[in-house]
Amino acid sequence: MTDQPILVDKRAGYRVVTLNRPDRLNAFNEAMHVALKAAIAEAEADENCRALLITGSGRGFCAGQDLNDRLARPGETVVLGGALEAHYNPLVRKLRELPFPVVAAVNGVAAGAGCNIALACDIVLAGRSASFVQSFARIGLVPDSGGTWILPRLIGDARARGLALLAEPLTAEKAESWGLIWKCVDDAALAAEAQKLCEHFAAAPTQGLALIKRALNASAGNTLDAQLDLERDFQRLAGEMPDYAEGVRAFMEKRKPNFTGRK
Ligand code: T3D
Repeated sequence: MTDQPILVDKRAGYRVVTLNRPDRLNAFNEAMHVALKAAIAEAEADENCRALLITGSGRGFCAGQDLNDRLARPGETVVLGGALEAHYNPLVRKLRELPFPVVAAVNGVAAGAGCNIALACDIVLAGRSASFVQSFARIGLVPDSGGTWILPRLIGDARARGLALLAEPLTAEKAESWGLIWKCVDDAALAAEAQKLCEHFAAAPTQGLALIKRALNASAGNTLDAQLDLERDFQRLAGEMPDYAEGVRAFMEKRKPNFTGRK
């Protein structure tokens, strides 16, 4: 047992980052934000890191903001917005922009910002006992960390409004069937499935995957016309990379490709 709010495990080609405040269902305090930011910056700086896996310790994934830090005395108000500006928003932007895939292994409840941080990851796997809760409305808040942006895009307006306004938990199975997440797996299989995905990404054409992320990120704000132009430009870039030539050669030679990594 350790009292470090974030644990980092360096594996061959990827890193596992574990949110580690299990007594509070891994809710965020300042120290956890700072440690997570550092862990992600180190992963990005390491050219051998070609995927990131984020999970939680104990029975939860993340319960969002630690509300112990938001308790006001009678008559006092708490000024919000600062933590979004300083921590949550940069975190969501970073997860979307990292030049390699980010996998969330949602091992238990993901609530509030914890839910939307999971949804900001590229691939969301969840254990069957996990749940997703837009818990903000229970305490008079608005979904943040990208929730009001990503929910209608993933599951449509009707379901987004239901989740946000009612703040009811959504089971992992339903989250998969609604298209909120990639896959729901048995709890006992979650860690191994997530590891398998990261091992796959660690041997994949990472620079091409980074372009795919950028193209998908851009599509939300683009017309079809603009997106077609962007695809043409990105395809040109991809075509100049050695991984493309290697991928085609390996296909023709009926062998496994040997991709170069992030360089
Ligand atoms: O700057 C800003 O504040 C703006 C940014 C906001 C971002 C946000 O995320 S706002 C939303 C904050 N999160 C919540 O409102 C969720 C609060 N938690 C819950 O609703 C429930 O705990 C869950 C639905 C997540 C899980 O319920 P359950 O029954 O499985 O567990 P529990 O018994 O409620 O929680 C277990 C323990 O974790 C408990 O402590 P105890 O009694 O054993 O000592 C509980 O107090 C603690 N815990 C859970 N969530 C939080 C928390 N402690 C502090 N903050 C939490 N968010």
